[in-house]
Amino acid sequence: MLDAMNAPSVPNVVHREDYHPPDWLVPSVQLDFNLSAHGTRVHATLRVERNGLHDRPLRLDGDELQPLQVRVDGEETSNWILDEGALLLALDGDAFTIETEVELNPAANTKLMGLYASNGLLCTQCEAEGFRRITFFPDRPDVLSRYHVRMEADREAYPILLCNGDPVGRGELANGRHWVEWNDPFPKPAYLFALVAGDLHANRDSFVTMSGRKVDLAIWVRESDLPKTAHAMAALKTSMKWDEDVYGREYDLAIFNIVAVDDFNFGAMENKGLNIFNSRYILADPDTATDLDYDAILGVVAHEYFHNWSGDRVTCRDWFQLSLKEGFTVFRDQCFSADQGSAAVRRIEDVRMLRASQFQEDAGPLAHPVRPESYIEISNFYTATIYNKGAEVIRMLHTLLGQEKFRAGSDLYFERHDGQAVTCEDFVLAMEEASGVDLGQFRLWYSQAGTPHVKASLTHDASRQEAVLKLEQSVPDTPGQSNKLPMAIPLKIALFNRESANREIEQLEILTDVEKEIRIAGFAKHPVLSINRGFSAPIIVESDRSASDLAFLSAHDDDPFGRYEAMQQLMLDTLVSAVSSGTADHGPVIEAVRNTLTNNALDPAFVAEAVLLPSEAFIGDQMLVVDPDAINSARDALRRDLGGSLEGLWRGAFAAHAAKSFEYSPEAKGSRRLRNVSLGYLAGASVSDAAKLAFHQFETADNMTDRLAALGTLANSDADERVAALDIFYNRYRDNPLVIDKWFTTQALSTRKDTIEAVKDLREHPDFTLQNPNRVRALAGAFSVNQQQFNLADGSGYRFLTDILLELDPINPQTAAKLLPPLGRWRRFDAKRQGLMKAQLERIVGQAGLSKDLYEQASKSLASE
Ligand code: B3K
Ligand code: ZN
Repeated sequence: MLDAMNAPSVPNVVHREDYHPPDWLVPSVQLDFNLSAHGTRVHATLRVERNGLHDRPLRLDGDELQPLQVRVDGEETSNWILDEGALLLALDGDAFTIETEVELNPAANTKLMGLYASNGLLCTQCEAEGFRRITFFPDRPDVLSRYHVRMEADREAYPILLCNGDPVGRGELANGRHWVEWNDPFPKPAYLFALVAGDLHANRDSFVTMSGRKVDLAIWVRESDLPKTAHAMAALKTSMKWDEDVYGREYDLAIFNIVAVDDFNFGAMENKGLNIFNSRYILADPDTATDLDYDAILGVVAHEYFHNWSGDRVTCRDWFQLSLKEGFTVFRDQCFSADQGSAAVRRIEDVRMLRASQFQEDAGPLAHPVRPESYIEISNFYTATIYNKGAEVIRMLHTLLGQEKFRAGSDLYFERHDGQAVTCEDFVLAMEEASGVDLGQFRLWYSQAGTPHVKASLTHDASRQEAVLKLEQSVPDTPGQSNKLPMAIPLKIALFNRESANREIEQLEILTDVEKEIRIAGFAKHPVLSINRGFSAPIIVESDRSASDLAFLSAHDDDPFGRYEAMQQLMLDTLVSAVSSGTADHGPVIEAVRNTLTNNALDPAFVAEAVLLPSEAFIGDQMLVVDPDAINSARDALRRDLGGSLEGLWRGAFAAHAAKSFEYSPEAKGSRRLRNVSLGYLAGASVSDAAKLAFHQFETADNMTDRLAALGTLANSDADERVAALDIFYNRYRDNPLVIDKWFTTQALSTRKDTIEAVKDLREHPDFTLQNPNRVRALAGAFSVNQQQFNLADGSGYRFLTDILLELDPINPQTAAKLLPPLGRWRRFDAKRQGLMKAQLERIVGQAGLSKDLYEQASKSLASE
């Protein structure tokens, strides 16, 4: 058996240009699972057919598998070899029935890829290359097969046996075992295979599709969790209806199952007819889930459901096309969520997320195009670029084509490619053909990495009464790519009359050359520029707008995103100047925030977003060299000043949005958000009763949003209430792992100077475990985005993270690799921190037996440009 722990000395790099169609196809497969936690037998029967004229052997991928038996057309054979885990069979002829048998140990599978055990359940995760850990198979997304599966297990331990498709038979066996057979009529790639066995209970409901078919819906969880599934079920039904209304997409099987599991490498998985979820994206009730959790559940349930068409019915030809399904599906789930509440707030949240994760990625050593050219480990490419920038690319197509033509393009794409494994180019072609819009230059968004910068400068030509807008774009070099071509950048712009505050014009400009000058007639005076409205392109705008222009826009822009953006820019300009010069005039920000807080026409949810200060990390992104301590001080000073100068307004908002009994509605969420942002400012100003207010809210809250916000405020403080609240919280929720994750995260995100000591203690806490990805992310993931505390000048934050990564790597390399990128930000820091971070990356690369997941992330992070 191959030792998968030992990375190949020269890891194999997979290149997009090396794509070849599969040598062999597998039109149908029968799988027999004899399930148990420590010894599961898998008998696979594959119908294989040679694809084209060639004499290459049949290659069935395998990972940590040993064949117990191999048969060709019913005859046992020993005429096979193992090559890097794969089973190779030389076959003379064009079509065969191949049988293999293997034995798995799900309980020992800590990588959580393939078949594994989680809290008494047996479940699978196959995307991207996990199916090869279950059985020998051409594990690539362009091999589509019909699956027939028989599951047999102990009836008491595993009363529920679920798989893709429809159940077609079941029965009892003499020895306390039982079996169920499933058939999936839709040919699918192996990465969409799933099974689950366990003692599960269902929240059942149904949905009648647009053509009148009834679909049985079930969300499977532990019996005690059933009361926490109502929100997810409502989200599922709303998503099913939305996909019919907005995209004309109807569900296609008679049943749709969702299962929640506790140990999961990421959010959820869109297996055909059997979505498997990290329990944090299913379970919610007001006492244990925040509004953000509720929103995330809505978004992730929708995302996985939408994949039924954008991913399952039409899938990816190869993994370089991953954004074909992910970018499109994120765009779909973002629009869905926007339709369920405040679209403006949702857009602000999406952009904040993009800037925090994707812009950082694009500016660092792991930058890659939306359609990458190469990878060592595909699991490392489930990135913000593929997902979030990918979604922005689709959104730009929507902006360029307009809703009607975009929908025509999507209809053509689904109709033309139903049942196929296709490429990003196929998607763009469908959009191009249905709309008649030339997308030639637009394709660069798929191939060029890096966030484009656009310099925008507005002048006024008094003699001709014209506003003159000069635009200039540049696309920065990224690893392996330099001297890039200009992109096609859709920019929504508007000009405002400064006196009347009226919007005079609004138009969509498409910047295609490096430079463009736009003259707009009819302006007697210099107007105010609003640019990249709605964040029409995922770019960085560098404009020379003054503080007074920004303050004007923060009060008058009729695009809510533009309004938010103007305030952010005003705050950023103030903070950046404070960091570089040590002082700054807080006056304009205070006045702009006062205006926003006192504008009763605004939605409180929007107000809460608009008055928030940019994160320390985002401030750092604006600077050549990140000085975490100076950034923290400057931000704290502005927060204190805002809190103190506007104390009456914060107290007013805090009281006006006093907690009512819990309701999950846009209005109630907005109230909670503004109340808690106000509490944060009062605490930031150290008003004398801040801790008292927070502790009172902590004790009396009837929901997790308010309780956790109060806990977060206290966790940053020196107040006596801090320790009390942390203890009360822990004891109240000690049996609920999802809430205990929040307890770990709150402490890891604390701004207190002893946070490193706290996280070291938490690492030793009996509830900390490296076996559960949520728990690892709750501590190590949260700590590594705490900019000031993670980047301590003595390097102890870097060592803490590295120690965890090295210990986690042999257990769960995928999760370890996902946590590495903060160490790769070394170029952004001073020489001393650079040295300390590089030393830890070198320690990782030098580790014997390192996984290729962590090797790829660490070695790329070290590479000189
Ligand atoms: N497609 C899965 C992600 C699988 C990640 C594998 N490393 C979830 C999603 O995007 O819907
Ligand atoms: Zn997805």
